[in-house]
Amino acid sequence: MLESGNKLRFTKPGTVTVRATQAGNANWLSAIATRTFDVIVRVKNDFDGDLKADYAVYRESDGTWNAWISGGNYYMAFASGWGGPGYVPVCGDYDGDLKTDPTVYHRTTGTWMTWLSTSGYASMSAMNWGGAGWTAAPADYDGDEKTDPAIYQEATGTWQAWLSGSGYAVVMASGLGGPGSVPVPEDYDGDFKADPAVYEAATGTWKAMLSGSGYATTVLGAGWGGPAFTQVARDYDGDYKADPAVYRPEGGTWYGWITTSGYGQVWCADWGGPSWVAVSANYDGDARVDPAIYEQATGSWRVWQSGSGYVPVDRTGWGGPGFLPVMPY
Ligand SMILES: [Ca+2]
Ligand SMILES: [Ca+2]
Ligand SMILES: [Ca+2]
Ligand SMILES: [Ca+2]
Repeated sequence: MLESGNKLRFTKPGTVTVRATQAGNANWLSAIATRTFDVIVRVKNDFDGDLKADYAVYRESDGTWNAWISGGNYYMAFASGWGGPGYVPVCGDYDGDLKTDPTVYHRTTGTWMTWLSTSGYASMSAMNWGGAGWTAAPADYDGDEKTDPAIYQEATGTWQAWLSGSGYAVVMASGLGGPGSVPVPEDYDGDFKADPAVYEAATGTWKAMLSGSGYATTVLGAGWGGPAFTQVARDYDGDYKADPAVYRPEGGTWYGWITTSGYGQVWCADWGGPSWVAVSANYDGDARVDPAIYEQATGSWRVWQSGSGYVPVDRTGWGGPGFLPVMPY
């Protein structure tokens, strides 16, 4: 469908055929020239660019990465020395070629290092953005299809982002979040620009500065989660608007507030447990994110694939002790 100007938006992957018609012909018969386009849905943690999320883990002690790549029938890709003690993964598509670029952020020095897919994974010169007290919160805030480095200071509720579309000029925001609130930047209003947002576990309150509304601070919901729940906001229904969601390891309980039903609540139990963490991503490549969990002790994954009726798919030995899952930003 035509959204505005020359922007087209489609709600699921597939093929679109554009066929010219002949003005002036009473029957508006099709002209010969036709052209087909593939409709794609951008996917996070997609290292090979086949539009399906890949399973990836990172070991902080030595900066080892292992990824099971969907485009090659889940062959294992491997790297070491990419990061290391103090570095956490903050992957995104920083160069905009649809392939996720392994990237790390140092918790105390604020050093960012990225290995860009378009440069053959050569190390980029390090940037120092953030440091102690700042959490990395990368996302595509300006909507140019490149991930923008960003940081959030929990003590003050201050945000800074370096926007790829404007030469990595820094922009700042304040008054969003504070002690007890974690960053959850996603595109909540569906304008293809990530919105700075926070989740406060104590009260289950979600607040966002919506890009489509002049970055006015909006309370998306309260009582959506609570102290035992971690956030796992993603677009679960495939309308390009992120759906607030939370996961409680005890009982493997999930709650989601789904945009296409006016933030109607859905929930599940026995989807996980105390040893499992939530790692939802779009593993099957349809438009909807799949709820998923990872257990470090066994390197096990369980994915409820939206494209096949949410029947769980299990993997094991993909990771293991010391390996944390790479979270999709
Ligand atoms: Ca890339
Ligand atoms: Ca960007
Ligand atoms: Ca937005
Ligand atoms: Ca949604």
